[in-house]
Amino acid sequence: MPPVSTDSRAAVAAELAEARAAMFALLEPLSDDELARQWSALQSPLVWDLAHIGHFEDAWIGQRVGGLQPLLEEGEELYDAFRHARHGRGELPLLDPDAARDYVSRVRDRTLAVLGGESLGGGDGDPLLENGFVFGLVLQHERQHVETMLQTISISGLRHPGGRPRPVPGAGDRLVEAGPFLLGSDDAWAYDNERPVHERELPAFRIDATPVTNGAWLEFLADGGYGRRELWSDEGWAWREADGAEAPLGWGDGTVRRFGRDEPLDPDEPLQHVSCHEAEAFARWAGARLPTEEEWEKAAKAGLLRGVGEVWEWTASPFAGYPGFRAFPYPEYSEVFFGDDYRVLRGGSWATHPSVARLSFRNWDFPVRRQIFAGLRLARDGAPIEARLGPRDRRGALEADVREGLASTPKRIPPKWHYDEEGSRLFGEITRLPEYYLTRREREILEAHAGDIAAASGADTLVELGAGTSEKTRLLLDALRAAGQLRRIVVLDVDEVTLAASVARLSAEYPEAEVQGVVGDLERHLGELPREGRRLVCFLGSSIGNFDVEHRPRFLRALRDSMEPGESFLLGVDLVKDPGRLVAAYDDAAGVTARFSLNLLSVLNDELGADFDLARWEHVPRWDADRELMDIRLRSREAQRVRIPALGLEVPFAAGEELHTEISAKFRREGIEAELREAGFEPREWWTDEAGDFGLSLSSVV
Ligand code: SAH
Ligand code: AVI
Repeated sequence: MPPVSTDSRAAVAAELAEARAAMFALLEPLSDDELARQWSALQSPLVWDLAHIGHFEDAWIGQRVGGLQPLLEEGEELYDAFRHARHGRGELPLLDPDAARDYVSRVRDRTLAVLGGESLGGGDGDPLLENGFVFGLVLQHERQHVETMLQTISISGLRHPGGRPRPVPGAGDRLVEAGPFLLGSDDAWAYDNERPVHERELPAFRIDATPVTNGAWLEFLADGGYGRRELWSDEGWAWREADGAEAPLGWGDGTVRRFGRDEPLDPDEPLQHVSCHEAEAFARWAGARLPTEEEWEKAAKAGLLRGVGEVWEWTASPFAGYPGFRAFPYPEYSEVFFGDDYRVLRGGSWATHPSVARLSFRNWDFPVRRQIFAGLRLARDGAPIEARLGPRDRRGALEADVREGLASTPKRIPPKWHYDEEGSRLFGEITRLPEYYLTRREREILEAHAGDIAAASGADTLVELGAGTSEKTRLLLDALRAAGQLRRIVVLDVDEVTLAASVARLSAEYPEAEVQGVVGDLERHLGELPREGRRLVCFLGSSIGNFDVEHRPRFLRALRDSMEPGESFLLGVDLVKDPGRLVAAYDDAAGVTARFSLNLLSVLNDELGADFDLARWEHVPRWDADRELMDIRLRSREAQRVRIPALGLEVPFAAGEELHTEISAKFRREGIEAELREAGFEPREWWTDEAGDFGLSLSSVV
């Protein structure tokens, strides 16, 4: 690669000038005394940073590239970053501010001469000059010191215009699916620690769309977060005790002190000035964790993070070289800092120049540091699933249902227990059977009317009950998207496994929407559905037909009560028709529905340790013409006893005895509309497929 071209020479010169102007503008409000003083043991005197910028530039450009003698003889002794610790720099015979200003200007003159001059000609083949790397190094260095100087000013208490992070609208988290991505950067001016770019594979994780705010931190404070030992790591607690930290740096009672002023705390502003230990304690309190730097970069590169560049974000990662790391152009930039002492920060703050804050940029600091403009963003494992019915509740509910159901006459098990992972898979198979027309017919209606539904509902949030894999629902989601309305998707189901996979796919397919899964029971958790947005609640597939007939009014009423005026309810119902076709749909030739029915017994075997022998049971679907429903049972082929150890039960079944497992009611338009009205809905639209097999009813809440 040749050295920088004439064009880019002009661009580099302009950038150097801009960085310099920004640096002087920053120092402009301060007196020479203020520049020369050491304000904190953690930060150099500002005048040290100033001359250090010049020294670094002279060392790399004037001397290393230009082959010139040092412009300041004692430069190396006074201004090399490794020579003296920060806390002692105030004692050194530093240049005074005027002399420092003069020094950096003279260095800059030499830099520009090297940049424009013949000395570059000799640089052919020098990796330092490839794509003008060395100029990028010097530029970024100066930009980074501007931020360091702002940190110094912010903890000095000096009055200064300073700056602050801006509130970032939005909330919620994003699912990042498992899979490979490219970590790092091969950009011309990327630092050695960002190289080489290489493929990484991460399991699925969730990450918040926005950084943690002051408002969230206030809740942590109110909840006693700083006093709760269990939230802190050992190292973090030791730091907290030694430091006496009770709140982020600079916080008073409802105020935050910055740049010499006490300002009211803005709850919407991204939080800053916490150590990594505080960040970790907060994350634990929130039931979350810090993201690793790999997770952060993957999500950032996928465009899922908002507010990047407002505050640095602590990560869970220690600072280390990537595989194949090579120190360049000097080990002191990154390599000497590798190890467990430092934590990586990502993203950049309001004080970081965009040329530095690239998505692959890695900042690092001690986990105790608070003067940096650093906050955090929360991450969690896996899919964004809220468990209203966690494994323990599920077990409890199953036990209660089975105990009660097997004690009643006739014996019965509620149909929702068909749906473990295998049950949901079998249902998916059912939907593709030639005899099972329901799914295809409903899809046909949605294909014709999804646009009408999107328009009539005016919804920005789609809530799906008994969602399963949400396949047909995509027609509605696409229509909401096409209308520019789609903001949020909430899917509820009892089967956590199917739900989690579905949430992951929906998140990937509808990145503009916030996707949330709720594991729950429609008969118990309607009141706990998220209420944000203007909702279109969908209950498809005629699943309402699986509820006990006498429970339907209660379900519809509870749903109505959980909704707001202006929201809509879309209900799919299978219509009464020729019994021959109905029975065939539940007694398919391939025997898939029989396997689905029998799977209920497998669920009891797997989850309660029961010993149902599936071969001794038979799938029996019947059309009940009086009640207009499919009545599905499992018939015991012989007399038998079934043990259910989890319940301490041994249950006798007579030969031919039937266990009631499911009903699937069929509907007529007048009947279901009357039920909807009775529950307080206002039916607005009614569509059927061309054959008139299936009905879709759109109601509003008034
Ligand atoms: N809506 C999809 C799936 C229908 S299958 C479609 O139209 O094709 C019925 C779904 O409802 C299954 O995923 C099942 O797990 C879920 N389900 C059944 N009873 C439920 C209950 N009481 N609470 C929540 N989900 C339930
Ligand atoms: C989910 N539900 C509407 C199905 C139905 O048609 O009642 C469940 C089913 N059971 C046997 N086949 C399909």
